[in-house]
Amino acid sequence: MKVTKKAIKNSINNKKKLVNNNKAVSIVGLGYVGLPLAALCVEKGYKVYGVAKGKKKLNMINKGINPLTDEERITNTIAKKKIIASTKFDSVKKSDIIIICVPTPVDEFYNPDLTPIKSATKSVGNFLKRGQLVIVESTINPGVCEEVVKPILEEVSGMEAGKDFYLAHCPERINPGDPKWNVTNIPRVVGALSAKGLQLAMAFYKSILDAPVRGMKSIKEAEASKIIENSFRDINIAFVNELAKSFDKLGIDLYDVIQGAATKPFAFMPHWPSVGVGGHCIPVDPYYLIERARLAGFDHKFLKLAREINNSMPKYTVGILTAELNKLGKSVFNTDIGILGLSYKANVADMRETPSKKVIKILKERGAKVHLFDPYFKEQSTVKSLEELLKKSFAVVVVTNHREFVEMDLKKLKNNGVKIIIDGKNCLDKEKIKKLGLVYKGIGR
Ligand code: SAJ
Repeated sequence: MKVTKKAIKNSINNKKKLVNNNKAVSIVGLGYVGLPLAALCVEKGYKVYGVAKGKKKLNMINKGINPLTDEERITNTIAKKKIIASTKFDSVKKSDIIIICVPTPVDEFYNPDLTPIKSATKSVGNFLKRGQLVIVESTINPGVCEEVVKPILEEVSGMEAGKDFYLAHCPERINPGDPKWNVTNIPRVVGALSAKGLQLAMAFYKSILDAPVRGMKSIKEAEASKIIENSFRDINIAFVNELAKSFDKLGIDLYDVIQGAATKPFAFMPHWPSVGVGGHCIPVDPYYLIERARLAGFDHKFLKLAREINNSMPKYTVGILTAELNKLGKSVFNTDIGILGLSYKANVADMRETPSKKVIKILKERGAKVHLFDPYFKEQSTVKSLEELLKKSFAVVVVTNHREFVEMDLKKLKNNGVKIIIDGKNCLDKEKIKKLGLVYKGIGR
């Protein structure tokens, strides 16, 4: 379906009508994607229903308390108690637009798991009414809307997509913890099954965003754009992780090399080697394309190799630690090793696909005495403070570059008897640590 210039032009004219009519929106999934979106829709004058699991979280939202991020704008909006949150889907029948923002994880074998999407779609279908617009924001591979979501909605509702109701895809682009880019100002892409669906979806996003909205040729191109955004990042991280393994043997400081290459003002985009690639996006999304393309008879060797390299980094990091312990006549077995950070990313509380899990598993399998500290995960930590962890550790591995670790007084390492620092995020001052007479190894430096 080609999008006519007229269809997109109309969408802009519809913008005012959609907002002025004070439409109602149901947002399914109130996590790091759905909740900021719900808050934004409230700010833009929509009546907002939230549908999610977790009674505790829903009660907090209904009481005006932000259960998730500490983003002030969202907290202030939720405090107005205008999001009607429930575990029930019946708000769908009172809504003009239904937006599905549920997780799209992979299982332990890295196979895409569409269970949450299928379940949410089925529940939405039960209450779907003529003329409504369903938008999927979850990250999905090309084909999921037409091959999975559309058939379920049509079967459960008895209606025809593109005729009785509309289906669109606008992939989420939330970057947790980002101080600059958030749901209000990140440009978006939208694809739909029909011109009318695109028109309605474009008008909706133009009514809530202070950012450009690009109409895609079809829903598949919208699905594909998000997947390649994150596959692009995964590949580039794998590139520098492979370089780290090579340059460690060549005695070249890769960190310095990347900083040098980054002085080129065009055609180079720095990425950084590390203990591993975690999170709900980068290490997950490529598998959705790998699997769907496989079913169509294409083997994504490059995407798979990038995943293999990035998945190897936790073990590579433990290998570096082992080599440094051996140089001091020690082994991993029975040695006190401190893990600095459990989260997959700095200054956020999120352990999805975190490299720390693999690092800890390998160390425990090799008989290390492992001590854990993450200021964002006090319950999962085995000690109460960074100081206590350092006191207990002969060697430490930095897995997350939380502010508390980056800003710590490095003399504490020496004063508490730490002998080896493995900097999985290359975030500590190598020269200062070496001047203290301690062993420092980063990833690629
Ligand atoms: N990482 C590296 N080297 C890098 C960059 C990241 O090892 O050069 C690691 C991180 O430590 C982390 C993982 O990769 O473990 C993912 O990091 P991320 O910065 O990509 O953070 P995410 O997972 O929050 O990714 C999100 C994505 N946003 C969406 O999917 C909507 C991604 O598209 C963004 O590019 C990314 O934020 C961002 O730029 O921060």
